[in-house]
Amino acid sequence: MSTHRTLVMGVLNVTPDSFSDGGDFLDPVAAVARGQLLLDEGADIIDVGGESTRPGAVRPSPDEEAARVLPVIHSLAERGAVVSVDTMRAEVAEAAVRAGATIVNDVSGGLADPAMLATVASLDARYIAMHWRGHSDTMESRAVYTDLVGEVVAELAARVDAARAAGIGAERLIVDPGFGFAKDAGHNWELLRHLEAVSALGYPLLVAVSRKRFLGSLLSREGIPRPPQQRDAASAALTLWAAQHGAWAVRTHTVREHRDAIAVWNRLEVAPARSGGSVASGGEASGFPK
Ligand code: PMM
Repeated sequence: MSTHRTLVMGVLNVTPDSFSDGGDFLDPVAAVARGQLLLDEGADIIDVGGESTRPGAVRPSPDEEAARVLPVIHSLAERGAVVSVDTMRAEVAEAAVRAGATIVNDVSGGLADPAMLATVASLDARYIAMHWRGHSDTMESRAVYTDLVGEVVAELAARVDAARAAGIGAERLIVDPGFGFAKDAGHNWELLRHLEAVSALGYPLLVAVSRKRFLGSLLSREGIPRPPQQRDAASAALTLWAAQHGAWAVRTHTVREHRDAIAVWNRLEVAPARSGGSVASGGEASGFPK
């Protein structure tokens, strides 16, 4: 029986082109207001990103990326939020931690920028290593596996080894199998069925499936995929699955329904003998990433 609550990481994309919220929060004032809303709904972490990873996205310059995220990170951290920075660039990660971020979320697991792992090692921050095979212009053609689960776990283990060799302590690491990154819909479902193989690496597990394309396909009607903003109930169903499989955190575009799903799971699993208790609190969080 678990004794902790799966955390909710709210997505805040300060980009013009992310697949579900691109352009909505490019203005720093709108971005901070969105971050505050996610906090009010119960987000444990706000994940601030300045580069879209959608297939075909054009990379911003490092200066442009930093200019998007730094004021937002600074403002949210000043309000007491736990902030992660979603970046593949060491220089952006370093500036973000100086602005108040305490987690570096690197979808490339250190592969995109050779300076990333050593930079994070020198910072006071946790590090999310995601399974990744290449930038968005090549990732669809790289979705080829003979043993999906075995290959993803082995490639992720190699990134964890590289992070540790660079000096990032085990207690600072979090792993993520990278749903949708060099994976097609079938791959995503199969990986979800084998989350325990990723957890077996021995690090906290982040599950980031919110609004992703494979959910749009699942929910399609007459061949038309369900739009991203209408995938939140399906996303919350997967949050329940993630909680059931011991995920440390889920990364989501909305927060309330995910906190509610976790509260239900926690009430069933963590405190089966308690009667009349509140499900609203959702239990205590452990491993809170302050
Ligand atoms: N997916 C996206 C962005 N950042 N970070 C992690 N750790 N894992 C992910 O799967 C992930 C991520 C793409 O989704 P978005 O455009 O909605 O942010």
